[in-house]
Amino acid sequence: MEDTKAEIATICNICHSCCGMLVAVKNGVLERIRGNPEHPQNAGRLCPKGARARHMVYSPDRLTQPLRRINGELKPVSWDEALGFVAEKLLEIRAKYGPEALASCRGAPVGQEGHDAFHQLCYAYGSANITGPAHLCSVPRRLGAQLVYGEKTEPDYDGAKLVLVWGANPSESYRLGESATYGGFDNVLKRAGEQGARIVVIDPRHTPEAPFPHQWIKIRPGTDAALAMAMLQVIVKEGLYDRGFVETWTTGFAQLCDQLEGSTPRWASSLTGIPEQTIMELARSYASTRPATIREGNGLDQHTNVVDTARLISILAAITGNLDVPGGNVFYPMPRLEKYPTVRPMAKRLGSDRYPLFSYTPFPVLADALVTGQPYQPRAMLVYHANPALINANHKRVLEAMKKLELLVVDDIFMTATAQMADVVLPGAGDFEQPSFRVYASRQGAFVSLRRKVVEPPGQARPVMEIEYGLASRMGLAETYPWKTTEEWIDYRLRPTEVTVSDLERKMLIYVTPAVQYQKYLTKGFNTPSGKVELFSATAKDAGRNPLPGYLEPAGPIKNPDLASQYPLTGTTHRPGNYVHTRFRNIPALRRLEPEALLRLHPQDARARGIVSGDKVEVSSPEGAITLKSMVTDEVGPGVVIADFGWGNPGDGGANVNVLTSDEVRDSFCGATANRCFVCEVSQVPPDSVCRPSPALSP
Ligand SMILES: Nc1nc2c(c(=O)[nH]1)N[C@H]1C(S)=C(S)[C@@H](COP(=O)(O)OP(=O)(O)OC[C@H]3O[C@@H](n4cnc5c(=O)[nH]c(N)nc54)[C@H](O)[C@@H]3O)O[C@H]1N2
Ligand SMILES: Nc1nc2c(c(=O)[nH]1)N[C@H]1C(S)=C(S)[C@@H](COP(=O)(O)OP(=O)(O)OC[C@H]3O[C@@H](n4cnc5c(=O)[nH]c(N)nc54)[C@H](O)[C@@H]3O)O[C@H]1N2
Ligand code: SF4
Ligand SMILES: [Mo]
Repeated sequence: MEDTKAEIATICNICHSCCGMLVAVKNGVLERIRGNPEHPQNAGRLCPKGARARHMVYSPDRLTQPLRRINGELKPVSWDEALGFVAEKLLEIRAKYGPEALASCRGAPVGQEGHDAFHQLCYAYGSANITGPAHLCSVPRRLGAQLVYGEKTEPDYDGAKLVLVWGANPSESYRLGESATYGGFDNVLKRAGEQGARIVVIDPRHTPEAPFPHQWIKIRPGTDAALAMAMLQVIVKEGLYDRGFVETWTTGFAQLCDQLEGSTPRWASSLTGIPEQTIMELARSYASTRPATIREGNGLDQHTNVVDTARLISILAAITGNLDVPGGNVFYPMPRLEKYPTVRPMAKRLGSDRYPLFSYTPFPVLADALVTGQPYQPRAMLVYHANPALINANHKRVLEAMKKLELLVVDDIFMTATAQMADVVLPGAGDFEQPSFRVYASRQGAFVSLRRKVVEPPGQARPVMEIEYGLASRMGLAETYPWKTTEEWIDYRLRPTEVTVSDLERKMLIYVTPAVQYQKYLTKGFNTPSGKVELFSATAKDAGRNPLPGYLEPAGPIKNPDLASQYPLTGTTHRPGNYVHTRFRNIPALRRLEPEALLRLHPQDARARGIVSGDKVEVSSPEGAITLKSMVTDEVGPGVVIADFGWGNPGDGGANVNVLTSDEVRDSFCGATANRCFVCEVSQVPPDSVCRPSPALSP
């Protein structure tokens, strides 16, 4: 660690944007943080969370010693005792039940270590049960795009004349693409607008603070496939598609046309709530304004028809000539990382039978196995950087499932709802306390940045790669690891790029691929079995799924008419910009910015229920009920309410919205649950009644 005032270039690990930072450290203390003007992700800017990252590092709530449950209570123990206990228990479980009894759960991977943690341990142990929020977060959309093109595209904002922000909220998520950078983050859409692009937002919520939208198209949650199908029908019927591309580069156009027969704008209007005329105009302007790009986001995940929705949106880009052209949706180059040393043992992976095209174990499938013992009973779970107890649909069942584990090990930096249930809690080194790296895509090529260790972890907290290696050593698996330290792990994974940790210590970022090359398909074809854009997917057909994407009615009064009188409203969820998922309500500097969990509802719905802004309201669904604070606003249309997501950790005093969501209906490709769509009713809570927190979490 530098004992100097000079600034160290590193990257933020609080959210996936991984913005460039310059940090000043004096006598081992992180003194100051500012955005790095040279880093292409953020061009010097920081969001409120990044700017306050010191408060997370030095929070009095940080976990500083390993804990083990002894006689029902979590008690401080030595590292040796904690790791020895976990290793012994895991070996015992493998001997008794087989290696597939182990699952590894990690959260939305921010830095690469978040993706890699415990993977090698699991594979070497003999289990392929890797779970987490993958079924809810971008992987379903990637699968949709893969079925059509073979890989996922990113928006290419420069030069775009029309930008559709479709189910994304960059003004709070700071996410303009999945892994791409655009020479800034919160200013990118503004810049596109200033350069003449028209920006259209398709979203159930209007975000008035956003500087950009020229048009807000208000959509009923979960109905985007209907909108996309009607747009496709208009484009096909009016001959607005790129005939040359369709004839040469697609398969199944005739079958697609048949599939679209009934998908009229009138039909879609009745489902989406968008006026028929608006749907036709949107279809015409998207097809005729070239180039046009789509930033589809996480608002399309967390619905039970996400993969088909992503397929339809991918098809829209392809047949209108907006695929792989500057200003359209493009394939940015990404480097290959070195494979894990042990091959993933796929036999007996939970979920491989029901979701053969999805490469992770969807958490609801793990929960099924835990509750029913079918197809077998999982016994142990290692959790890194994740809070599965709060983030999955049907909170009650998630708790029931997790309580069945014989061994729950949680590596976190704070006490969470998940850690509270654990048998062993391991204090993790935080973002500035262990090295890691991130690979970014961009027009200029893919590049790597190093996350530097700039301060020591508090107390006994340790880097995850050391924890993993410590466990592996105790379990006789160390010889499967070509690395012992975090730095050696980075060098190993980056081997194909020929970039090393010491290179990255000298240079803030290193490009590892050439710049983007558009229309590579002209020489190489697409990365699909046919080499073409597959409007009709034989891969989906072979997997027993519909080869042509279609519409499926989500939860709501149309699908559930029996429930409509009791639960007439459709609920969706919102991710507050000043937090990340379930994190940071314990950081006063952030809590001040967003002190409470809100329920947004339209004035018409509020009036009908005698509710005014600031009232405590009970939101009830068939799954459960929670109390939130109301915000009466026309940000949302009538009939739809939006509840804040991410509350419910110990001490935050808020209610977990996943008490209301259901895990019963799932996307047929990936097991996605409707975390963003549920039926509900809202009523005023008398002022003197007590706020109802989430159900008890202790085991
Ligand atoms: N209803 C509803 N449900 C949702 C969503 C929604 O919008 N609505 N969103 C979904 C999506 S997209 C996602 S990605 C998931 C998020 O699901 P998760 O990724 O599981 O949720 P997080 O709250 O980000 O949990 C991350 C945990 O990592 C810990 N942590 C932070 N830094 C470190 C570190 O350096 N080391 C260690 N060891 N731990 C650290 C934090 O304290 C926190 O407890 O939720 C999903 N669930
Ligand atoms: N501050 C902050 N930043 C984050 C995160 C965070 O929790 N906080 N999480 C990170 C993670 S893991 C992710 S996945 C990304 C996500 O980043 P984005 O892809 O930008 O997604 P969200 O911010 O969830 O915004 C989704 C938008 O979709 C809308 N929406 C909901 N349902 C529907 C629907 O049915 N149809 C349509 N068209 N729109 C819908 C919501 O109202 C919301 O405005 O953000 C990352 N960045
Ligand atoms: S957007 Fe904020 S939290 Fe996310 S990486 Fe950038 S500074 Fe960090
Ligand atoms: Mo996510």
